Amino acid sequence: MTILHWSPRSPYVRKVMVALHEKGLADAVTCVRTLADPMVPPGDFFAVNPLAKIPTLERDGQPPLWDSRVILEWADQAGTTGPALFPADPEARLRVLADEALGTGMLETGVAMLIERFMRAPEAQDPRVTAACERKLAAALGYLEGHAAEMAARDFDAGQLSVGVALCYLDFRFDALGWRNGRPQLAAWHAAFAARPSVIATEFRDDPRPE
Ligand SMILES: N[C@@H](CCC(=O)N[C@@H](CS)C(=O)NCC(=O)O)C(=O)O
Repeated sequence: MTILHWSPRSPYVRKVMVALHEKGLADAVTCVRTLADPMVPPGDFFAVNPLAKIPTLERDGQPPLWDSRVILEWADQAGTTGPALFPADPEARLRVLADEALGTGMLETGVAMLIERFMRAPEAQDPRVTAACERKLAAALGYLEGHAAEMAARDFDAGQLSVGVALCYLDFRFDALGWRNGRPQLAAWHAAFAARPSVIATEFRDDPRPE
C-alpha cells in the first residue's frame, strides 16, 4: 500500500495531490490525516520522516519519500496520464525547476508569515519579518505577471503546478492581499489553472485538527 501523510490545510500536500490527479494516481494512494506542527512536532512521526513534515509518502518495500518536489518526481515516474511534470530536455527542465522553486518559495514565505502572525505571542513578533515576507511576495507576483504568458505557452508541468498552488494558497490564507490587483495576466493564467479538474478536486479546507 502507498500512503501519503496528508492534510487539507497544507499547501505542500496540495502540490502532491494535484500531481496525483494529473498523473492518474489519486486512487492508488491512501491519504492519512497527519498532524505536522512546527512548534510541537508529533513524536511518533519522526520514525517515518526525521523532519516530521508533510507530505511524506510511504511505499511498500521502498524507503519513504519526503519533500513535495521529490514526491512530484515520484508521481512523474509512477503515473500513467498527462504530460511529463519534469520535461526531459535539459533547458526546459531547468526552467520548470526554477518555476517550481519560485512557487515553493512563495509557499515558504507565506507559511513563515502565518507562523509569525498567528503562532507567536504578540510580544515575540517582529514586524520586520512580516514586512520582508510581504516584499518578497510582491516581488514574486510582479515577476510572475511578466512570466504568465511563457507559462501559458507550455504544456502543464511542475513549475506551473507549484506557482498555481502558491496563488491558491494566497487566496486561502491571505485573501486581503488582493494579489490579482494590477496583475491581469497572472489572474487570467490562474483562472485557467484553477479550472483544472485536479485543482478543483483538491481544494484547501480547515478541517478539525487531529488529536
Ligand atoms: N520542503 C517541504 C516543506 C514541507 C512542510 O514544511 N510542510 C509543513 C506543513 S504545511 C510541515 O510539515 N510543517 C511541520 C514542521 O515544519 O515541523 C516540502 O516541500 O514538502
